[in-house]
Amino acid sequence: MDKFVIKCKRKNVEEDESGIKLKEPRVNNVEPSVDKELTFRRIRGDNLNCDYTMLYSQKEADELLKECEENLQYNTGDLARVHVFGKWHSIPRKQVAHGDPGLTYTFSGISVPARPWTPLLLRIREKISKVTGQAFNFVLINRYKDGSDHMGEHRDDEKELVPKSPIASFTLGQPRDFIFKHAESRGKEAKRIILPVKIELQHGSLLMMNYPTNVYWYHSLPARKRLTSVRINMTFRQMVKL
Ligand SMILES: O=C(O)CCC(=O)C(=O)O
Repeated sequence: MDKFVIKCKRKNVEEDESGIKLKEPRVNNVEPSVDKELTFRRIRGDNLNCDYTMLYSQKEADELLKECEENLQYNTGDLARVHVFGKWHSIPRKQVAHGDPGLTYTFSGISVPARPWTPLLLRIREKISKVTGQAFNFVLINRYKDGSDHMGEHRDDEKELVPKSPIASFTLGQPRDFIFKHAESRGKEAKRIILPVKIELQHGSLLMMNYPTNVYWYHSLPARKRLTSVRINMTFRQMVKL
């Protein structure tokens, strides 16, 4: 993989608002999906294994966003806060989880119980399962009211996730930068120089994060203060009941 980093062409490198260098993902040949109508872009790097496609047309995605805004309700109170370094903070976005009975999702000190599936979410899940051939029993939904809402760097390595299962990230609304950072290239103690990989997630798109991406790479949705529109992201997962 070092080869991948060193050989990266300068013209593919840019800087984001915070000045960090970003690399456009290496995109391989296009491959038909399980649903033969769709093609996936293969995004590969050092233990980075993702596939990206446009799942819905603009018109369909507009309609789904409208339905989400009309039907989804988000957690409030203690379920809308996280416990970090001994302090409680409101999360900088809205969040809710839906899934099979009894499933919960624990992160940053809070345990989010799954609400029951709704017809809208089941429709989206069915479409994703059809095009990927994967099953999901849980979805975490994040709503970003504008570019100031964001999500910090993390790995989806919760103990409730079925080991090696893929995570399907479905986006509606405002396109936003999604950034992968290799665990060994983070912070002052970085052991290796591996440029972050940026993907702009579009309205109606699906990003499959396949094993072992989440073992080696952190991901984040940084603030983009100039952006004014709503974005909703759904990460469909396969969880175990603990
Ligand atoms: O909104 C996004 O695209 C990020 C979601 C995410 O990182 C997560 O649910 O773990």
